[in-house]
Amino acid sequence: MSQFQQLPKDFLWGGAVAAHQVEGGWDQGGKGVSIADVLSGGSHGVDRVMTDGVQPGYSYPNHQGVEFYSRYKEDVALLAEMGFKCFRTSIAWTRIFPNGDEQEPNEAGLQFYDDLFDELLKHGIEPVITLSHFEMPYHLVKHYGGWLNRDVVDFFVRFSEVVIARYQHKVKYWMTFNEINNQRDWKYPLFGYCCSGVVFTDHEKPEQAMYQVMHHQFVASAKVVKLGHAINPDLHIGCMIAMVPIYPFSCHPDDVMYAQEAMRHRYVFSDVQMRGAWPTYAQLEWAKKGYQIDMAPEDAQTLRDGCADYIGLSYYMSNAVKADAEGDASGVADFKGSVPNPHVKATDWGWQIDPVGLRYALSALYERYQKPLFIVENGFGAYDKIGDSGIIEDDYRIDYLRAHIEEMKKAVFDDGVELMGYTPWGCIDCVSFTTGQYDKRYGFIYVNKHDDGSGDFSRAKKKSFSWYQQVIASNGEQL
Ligand code: P53
Repeated sequence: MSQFQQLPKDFLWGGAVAAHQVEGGWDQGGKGVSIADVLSGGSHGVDRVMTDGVQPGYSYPNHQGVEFYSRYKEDVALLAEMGFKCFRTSIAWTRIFPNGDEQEPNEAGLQFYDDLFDELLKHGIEPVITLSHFEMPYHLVKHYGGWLNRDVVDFFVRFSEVVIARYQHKVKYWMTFNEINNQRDWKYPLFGYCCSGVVFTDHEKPEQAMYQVMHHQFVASAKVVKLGHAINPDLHIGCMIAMVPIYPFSCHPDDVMYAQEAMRHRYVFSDVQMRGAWPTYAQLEWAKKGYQIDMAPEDAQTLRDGCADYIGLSYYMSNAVKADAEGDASGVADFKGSVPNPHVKATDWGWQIDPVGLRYALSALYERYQKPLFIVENGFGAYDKIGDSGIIEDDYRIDYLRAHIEEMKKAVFDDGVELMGYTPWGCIDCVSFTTGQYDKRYGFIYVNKHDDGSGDFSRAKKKSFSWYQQVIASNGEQL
């Protein structure tokens, strides 16, 4: 077969999780309190509460996660059995710098990730590491005001330098900020809080505050890319965006133009991190709205010097917009005019299922930047039930992933996208980010733990486990 019909031999098949959603052990090994540790459990339609420190009377699902901190060897063995080439997780900043502003790192935290990476490498699995995945130290939120404060740039750079230097021979693939663009939805407190420790609606000019935070994170990301390459030129350091493509609801020119404008809510993040400068459309918006964004004189050069090597993206769904519609009917978009797409179905949580949207997203990003892409999240959150056969027959998940992999292959074979790998989200069931639920599941590996508190965290293989094993073994040929 020609190269146009086969994925590269070194294609990184794997799966993804984040430290705070799986580890637990929230107060072990000297770990400090992170923002995930002060988020209560919610459910579909019931928001998670951001409490002022850890308070009695709340349940905090991330305190236990799925006990990956103590069970990781068992989990890594299962990932290896599926044939994983890579495993994406994050480093909990609070294991390394419990408060965030210390001078010296916490050795017990560093040792935990040494042990985890050694275990992965022993099984031939490449770690793919996110530096910041919704888990900054709570101390930096409480005492510094989160990423609105420029001091946090230096704290993050110090943390990143410590871990990149320590793990440079174990970890080749890095990403700076997970789904950095979620905070563009500044009206939703949870998103700003998790991306940057700031509740934008508490500020007089919330959108200006958001742009200020973005600037600080872009500067931090650029500095980390530069210093990471100085530590070891072989490292691949990417950015990461939640790619929810926005379609025009119709071919009415106003809808098409409106969708193009709306897409800038995504692209502004990749534009700065991949091209090294704020785009004109953002600067024009600031001028029109009278926003002042504080920038240091050297920042322009810093951004230019720290363009990311690749784009990691999550893809779960697409959205549609109508120029003259009122309100936000889909609940996932941050602007007026978001409407349900009548041509696609949605999950139980209202996420619109659209495999073609993945190909569309990959092509659009590749045409825009001509840089490698890495699908670092994709998946189907569902209520799983044990069937008559005694296992979870998650054919709906297999169907979802199969359809997305088919479109991913078209992006590579037909559109020429340079794609590094594919790591579906929540390969081990874990705590949902948006709702804090256990019962919203993504995994190939089932975790026996439930929202009512029952369950012993034991692991079991779902039907999708052997399906994905065969997908990896055939390098995506047998779906
Ligand atoms: P849960 C919105 C759109 C796409 C992905 O989400 C999103 C979000 C929410 O910000 O988040 C990512 O668990 C995120 C993961 C998260 C995963 O999607 O709410 O990077 O941490 O768990 C799935 O179903």
